[in-house]
Amino acid sequence: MATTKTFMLLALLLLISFPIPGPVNAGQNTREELIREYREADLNKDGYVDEEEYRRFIKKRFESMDSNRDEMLERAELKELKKEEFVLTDRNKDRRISFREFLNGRLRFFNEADVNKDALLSLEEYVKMKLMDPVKW
Ligand SMILES: [Ca+2]
Ligand SMILES: [Ca+2]
Ligand SMILES: [Ca+2]
Repeated sequence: MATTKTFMLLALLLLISFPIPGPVNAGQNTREELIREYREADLNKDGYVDEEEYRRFIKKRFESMDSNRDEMLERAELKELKKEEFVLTDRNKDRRISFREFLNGRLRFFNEADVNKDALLSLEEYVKMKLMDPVKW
C-alpha cells in the first residue's frame, strides 16, 4: 500500500510540475512580440502610445486581417476569437465586425489599461492591455 501511495504522490508531483498546455495560451503574443508591436505603434517615438497612434495601428491590423478585402471581419477571419466575444463585439448583430465595431472594442481595453487617464500607454500598460484583449491580433 505504501508503494501505491508513493506512486500516487509522484504522479501528482509530475502533474504539478508539468502542467499540460491548455488552450488558454493559444495565439498568445510573446513579450518580445508585444515590445516590437509597441515600438511599431509608437509613431512619434516618444515612448508612449497615444489614442491616435493606437487608432492608426488598429486600422493597419484590421486591414491585414481582412483577407477578402470587404472592410468587414467575418467569423473565418477571426478564427481564434471566442464566439461570445465575437457576438459582443458585433454590436449591430449582422455577424460581421466593421472597423468601427472593432475599434470600439479595442479602445475599451485601451481605456481600461490607461489607469491615470492621460490617454497615453506606457509599455507596461500596453502589455497589460494586450493581455486583457481576447482578440490575439
Ligand atoms: Ca507616441
Ligand atoms: Ca472580410
Ligand atoms: Ca457588425
